[in-house]
Amino acid sequence: METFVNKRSCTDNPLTRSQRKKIKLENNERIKQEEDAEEDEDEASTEFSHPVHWQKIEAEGLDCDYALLFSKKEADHFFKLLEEEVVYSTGEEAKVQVFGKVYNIPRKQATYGDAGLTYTYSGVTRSACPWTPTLEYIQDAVTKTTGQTFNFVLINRYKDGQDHMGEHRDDEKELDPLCPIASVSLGAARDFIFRHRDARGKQSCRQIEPVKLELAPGSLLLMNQPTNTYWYHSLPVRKKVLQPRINLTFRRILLNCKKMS
Ligand SMILES: O=C(O)CCC(=O)C(=O)O
Repeated sequence: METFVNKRSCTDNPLTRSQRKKIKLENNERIKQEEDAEEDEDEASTEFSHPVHWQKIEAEGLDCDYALLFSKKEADHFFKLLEEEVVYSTGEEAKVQVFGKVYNIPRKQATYGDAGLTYTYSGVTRSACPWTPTLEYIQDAVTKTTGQTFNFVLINRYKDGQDHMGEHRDDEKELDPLCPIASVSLGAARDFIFRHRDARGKQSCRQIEPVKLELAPGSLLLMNQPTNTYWYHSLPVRKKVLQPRINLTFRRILLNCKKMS
Protein backbone atom coordinates (compact mmCIF):
# COMPACT_ATOMS: atom_id res chain seq x y z
CA MET A 1 0.00 0.00 0.00
CA GLU A 2 1.31 3.39 -0.93
CA THR A 3 1.61 5.83 1.89
CA PHE A 4 1.41 9.47 1.02
CA VAL A 5 3.83 11.57 3.01
CA ASN A 6 3.64 15.29 2.77
CA LYS A 7 7.18 16.56 2.56
CA ARG A 8 6.53 20.20 1.87
CA SER A 9 8.97 22.52 3.60
CA CYS A 10 7.74 25.07 6.14
CA THR A 11 8.97 28.05 4.17
CA ASP A 12 8.23 27.52 0.54
CA ASN A 13 4.63 26.30 0.76
CA PRO A 14 1.94 29.08 0.50
CA LEU A 15 -0.70 26.78 2.08
CA THR A 16 1.37 26.57 5.23
CA ARG A 17 1.58 30.34 5.38
CA SER A 18 -2.17 30.69 5.18
CA GLN A 19 -2.54 27.95 7.78
CA ARG A 20 -0.18 29.90 10.01
CA LYS A 21 -2.14 33.03 9.43
CA LYS A 22 -5.34 31.16 10.35
CA ILE A 23 -3.75 29.80 13.53
CA LYS A 24 -2.55 33.30 14.44
CA LEU A 25 -6.04 34.70 13.94
CA GLU A 26 -7.51 31.87 16.03
CA ASN A 27 -4.97 32.55 18.77
CA ASN A 28 -5.79 36.25 18.76
CA GLU A 29 -9.49 35.41 19.00
CA ARG A 30 -8.81 33.02 21.91
CA ILE A 31 -6.71 35.64 23.75
CA LYS A 32 -9.49 38.20 23.27
CA GLN A 33 -12.08 35.73 24.62
CA GLU A 34 -9.87 35.06 27.66
CA GLU A 35 -9.45 38.79 28.26
CA ASP A 36 -13.23 39.31 28.01
CA ALA A 37 -13.79 36.46 30.48
CA GLU A 38 -11.27 38.06 32.90
CA GLU A 39 -13.05 41.41 32.57
CA ASP A 40 -16.38 39.70 33.35
CA GLU A 41 -14.77 38.09 36.38
CA ASP A 42 -13.44 41.50 37.55
CA GLU A 43 -16.91 43.00 37.17
CA ALA A 44 -18.47 40.11 39.11
CA SER A 45 -15.91 40.56 41.88
CA THR A 46 -17.11 44.17 42.35
CA GLU A 47 -20.17 42.57 44.00
CA PHE A 48 -20.14 43.50 47.68
CA SER A 49 -18.29 40.89 49.71
CA HIS A 50 -16.02 42.39 52.36
CA PRO A 51 -16.51 41.67 56.09
CA VAL A 52 -17.21 44.55 58.48
CA HIS A 53 -16.16 45.20 62.06
CA TRP A 54 -19.25 45.66 64.27
CA GLN A 55 -19.40 47.86 67.35
CA LYS A 56 -22.21 47.19 69.86
CA ILE A 57 -24.10 50.17 71.29
CA GLU A 58 -26.26 49.27 74.27
CA ALA A 59 -28.25 50.98 76.96
CA GLU A 60 -31.45 50.13 78.85
CA GLY A 61 -33.87 49.04 76.08
CA LEU A 62 -31.44 50.17 73.36
CA ASP A 63 -29.66 47.68 71.14
CA CYS A 64 -27.73 48.93 68.08
CA ASP A 65 -24.83 47.75 65.94
CA TYR A 66 -22.55 50.15 64.09
CA ALA A 67 -19.99 49.43 61.37
CA LEU A 68 -18.24 51.04 58.43
CA LEU A 69 -19.88 49.30 55.49
CA PHE A 70 -18.19 51.32 52.71
CA SER A 71 -14.88 53.19 52.47
CA LYS A 72 -15.01 57.00 52.17
CA LYS A 73 -14.21 56.64 48.44
CA GLU A 74 -17.07 54.17 47.90
CA ALA A 75 -19.43 56.33 49.95
CA ASP A 76 -18.55 59.39 47.82
CA HIS A 77 -19.12 57.35 44.66
CA PHE A 78 -22.58 56.18 45.81
CA PHE A 79 -23.43 59.72 46.94
CA LYS A 80 -22.75 61.02 43.39
CA LEU A 81 -24.77 58.23 41.77
CA LEU A 82 -27.73 58.83 44.08
CA GLU A 83 -27.61 62.55 43.33
CA GLU A 84 -28.33 61.59 39.72
CA GLU A 85 -30.83 58.78 40.35
CA VAL A 86 -33.06 59.77 43.25
CA VAL A 87 -36.18 61.85 42.61
CA TYR A 88 -37.30 63.57 45.81
CA SER A 89 -40.92 64.08 46.79
CA THR A 90 -42.79 67.29 46.15
CA GLY A 91 -46.30 68.42 47.09
CA GLU A 92 -48.18 66.54 49.83
CA GLU A 93 -45.52 63.84 50.12
CA ALA A 94 -42.92 66.49 51.04
CA LYS A 95 -44.89 67.51 54.14
CA VAL A 96 -45.65 66.15 57.60
CA GLN A 97 -48.70 66.52 59.79
CA VAL A 98 -48.17 67.09 63.50
CA PHE A 99 -51.25 67.43 65.75
CA GLY A 100 -53.35 68.20 62.65
CA LYS A 101 -51.04 70.98 61.38
CA VAL A 102 -49.19 70.56 58.07
CA TYR A 103 -45.49 71.52 57.88
CA ASN A 104 -42.82 71.48 55.17
CA ILE A 105 -40.08 69.09 56.18
CA PRO A 106 -36.62 70.61 56.82
CA ARG A 107 -34.88 68.26 54.33
CA LYS A 108 -35.78 66.36 51.16
CA GLN A 109 -37.32 62.89 51.20
CA ALA A 110 -37.94 60.01 48.81
CA THR A 111 -39.28 56.47 49.17
CA TYR A 112 -38.22 53.49 47.04
CA GLY A 113 -39.03 49.80 47.31
CA ASP A 114 -40.91 46.77 46.01
CA ALA A 115 -43.93 47.40 43.80
CA GLY A 116 -47.16 48.34 45.57
CA LEU A 117 -45.66 49.12 48.99
CA THR A 118 -46.66 52.21 50.91
CA TYR A 119 -45.50 53.61 54.23
CA THR A 120 -47.49 56.05 56.33
CA TYR A 121 -45.78 58.21 58.93
CA SER A 122 -46.32 61.68 60.33
CA GLY A 123 -49.83 61.58 58.85
CA VAL A 124 -48.73 61.19 55.20
CA THR A 125 -48.78 58.03 53.06
CA ARG A 126 -45.81 57.54 50.72
CA SER A 127 -45.66 55.08 47.80
CA ALA A 128 -42.50 53.22 46.84
CA CYS A 129 -40.80 54.20 43.55
CA PRO A 130 -39.05 51.26 41.79
CA TRP A 131 -35.51 50.48 43.04
CA THR A 132 -32.68 52.24 41.15
CA PRO A 133 -29.45 50.29 40.32
CA THR A 134 -27.45 52.04 43.08
CA LEU A 135 -30.17 51.51 45.70
CA GLU A 136 -30.31 47.83 44.70
CA TYR A 137 -26.54 47.53 45.08
CA ILE A 138 -26.57 49.13 48.55
CA GLN A 139 -29.61 47.07 49.59
CA ASP A 140 -27.74 43.92 48.54
CA ALA A 141 -24.63 45.00 50.50
CA VAL A 142 -26.75 45.58 53.63
CA THR A 143 -28.46 42.20 53.21
CA LYS A 144 -25.13 40.38 52.71
CA THR A 145 -23.73 42.07 55.82
CA THR A 146 -26.72 41.63 58.12
CA GLY A 147 -28.48 38.51 56.81
CA GLN A 148 -31.74 40.51 56.79
CA THR A 149 -33.90 41.28 53.77
CA PHE A 150 -35.50 44.67 53.16
CA ASN A 151 -38.28 45.71 50.78
CA PHE A 152 -38.35 49.48 51.31
CA VAL A 153 -36.00 52.42 51.80
CA LEU A 154 -36.71 55.90 53.10
CA ILE A 155 -34.18 58.42 51.78
CA ASN A 156 -33.47 61.71 53.55
CA ARG A 157 -31.27 64.36 51.95
CA TYR A 158 -29.89 67.15 54.15
CA LYS A 159 -28.49 70.00 52.03
CA ASP A 160 -26.30 71.14 54.98
CA GLY A 161 -26.33 71.29 58.79
CA GLN A 162 -29.47 73.47 58.84
CA ASP A 163 -31.53 70.56 57.51
CA HIS A 164 -32.45 68.17 60.30
CA MET A 165 -34.90 65.59 61.66
CA GLY A 166 -36.78 66.01 64.93
CA GLU A 167 -37.11 63.40 67.69
CA HIS A 168 -39.28 60.45 66.70
CA ARG A 169 -39.52 56.67 66.87
CA ASP A 170 -39.80 54.35 63.89
CA ASP A 171 -42.62 52.31 65.39
CA GLU A 172 -45.29 52.33 62.68
CA LYS A 173 -47.55 49.29 62.47
CA GLU A 174 -46.44 48.59 58.86
CA LEU A 175 -42.88 47.76 59.99
CA ASP A 176 -41.91 44.14 60.59
CA PRO A 177 -40.95 44.13 64.29
CA LEU A 178 -38.55 41.23 63.71
CA CYS A 179 -36.43 43.21 61.26
CA PRO A 180 -33.94 45.88 62.38
CA ILE A 181 -33.91 49.26 60.65
CA ALA A 182 -30.66 49.58 58.72
CA SER A 183 -29.43 53.14 58.32
CA VAL A 184 -26.70 53.88 55.74
CA SER A 185 -25.06 57.33 55.71
CA LEU A 186 -23.31 59.03 52.78
CA GLY A 187 -21.84 62.53 52.50
CA ALA A 188 -21.24 64.78 55.53
CA ALA A 189 -20.80 63.19 58.97
CA ARG A 190 -23.67 64.17 61.32
CA ASP A 191 -24.50 63.78 64.99
CA PHE A 192 -27.33 61.39 65.80
CA ILE A 193 -28.98 61.38 69.22
CA PHE A 194 -31.07 58.76 71.03
CA ARG A 195 -33.22 59.91 73.95
CA HIS A 196 -35.11 57.52 76.26
CA ARG A 197 -38.89 58.04 76.22
CA ASP A 198 -38.92 58.51 80.03
CA ALA A 199 -36.19 61.15 79.92
CA ARG A 200 -37.64 63.63 77.42
CA GLY A 201 -38.64 67.20 78.23
CA LYS A 202 -38.80 69.10 81.50
CA GLN A 203 -41.43 66.83 83.01
CA SER A 204 -39.38 63.68 82.48
CA CYS A 205 -39.83 61.07 85.19
CA ARG A 206 -36.31 59.58 84.98
CA GLN A 207 -32.75 60.72 84.41
CA ILE A 208 -31.28 58.64 81.63
CA GLU A 209 -28.32 59.98 79.64
CA PRO A 210 -28.92 60.40 75.91
CA VAL A 211 -26.81 58.22 73.62
CA LYS A 212 -24.88 60.32 71.08
CA LEU A 213 -23.20 59.01 67.94
CA GLU A 214 -21.52 60.51 64.93
CA LEU A 215 -22.69 58.80 61.74
CA ALA A 216 -19.69 58.69 59.39
CA PRO A 217 -19.97 58.51 55.60
CA GLY A 218 -20.19 54.84 54.57
CA SER A 219 -21.48 53.79 58.00
CA LEU A 220 -24.28 51.34 58.74
CA LEU A 221 -26.30 51.66 61.96
CA LEU A 222 -28.63 48.81 62.82
CA MET A 223 -31.46 49.67 65.17
CA ASN A 224 -32.54 46.34 66.65
CA GLN A 225 -35.61 45.61 68.72
CA PRO A 226 -36.66 46.96 71.18
CA THR A 227 -34.76 50.24 70.50
CA ASN A 228 -37.65 51.94 68.71
CA THR A 229 -40.06 51.12 71.52
CA TYR A 230 -38.10 52.90 74.26
CA TRP A 231 -35.85 55.39 72.49
CA TYR A 232 -36.56 58.40 70.28
CA HIS A 233 -33.89 59.45 67.78
CA SER A 234 -33.08 62.72 66.03
CA LEU A 235 -30.59 64.36 63.70
CA PRO A 236 -30.15 67.84 65.21
CA VAL A 237 -29.20 71.09 63.45
CA ARG A 238 -25.43 71.54 63.17
CA LYS A 239 -24.73 74.98 61.74
CA LYS A 240 -21.04 74.25 61.17
CA VAL A 241 -21.84 71.42 58.72
CA LEU A 242 -21.74 72.93 55.23
CA GLN A 243 -21.81 69.76 53.12
CA PRO A 244 -24.86 67.69 52.08
CA ARG A 245 -25.69 64.26 53.44
CA ILE A 246 -27.90 61.41 52.26
CA ASN A 247 -29.29 58.86 54.68
CA LEU A 248 -30.97 55.63 53.62
CA THR A 249 -33.06 53.69 56.12
CA PHE A 250 -33.80 50.20 54.82
CA ARG A 251 -36.93 48.71 56.30
CA ARG A 252 -39.13 45.64 56.00
CA ILE A 253 -42.77 46.54 55.46
CA LEU A 254 -45.27 43.81 56.33
CA LEU A 255 -46.82 42.51 53.14
CA ASN A 256 -50.41 42.61 54.40
CA CYS A 257 -49.89 46.38 54.52
CA LYS A 258 -49.42 46.46 50.72
CA LYS A 259 -51.66 48.99 48.99
CA MET A 260 -54.78 47.30 47.57
CA SER A 261 -55.33 48.26 43.93
O1 LIG B 1 -30.74 60.92 58.71
C1 LIG B 1 -30.70 60.17 59.67
O2 LIG B 1 -29.71 59.58 60.04
C2 LIG B 1 -31.99 59.96 60.46
C3 LIG B 1 -33.00 59.21 59.69
C4 LIG B 1 -34.15 58.80 60.55
O3 LIG B 1 -34.22 59.11 61.70
C5 LIG B 1 -35.24 58.02 59.98
O4 LIG B 1 -35.23 57.75 58.76
O5 LIG B 1 -36.13 57.64 60.74
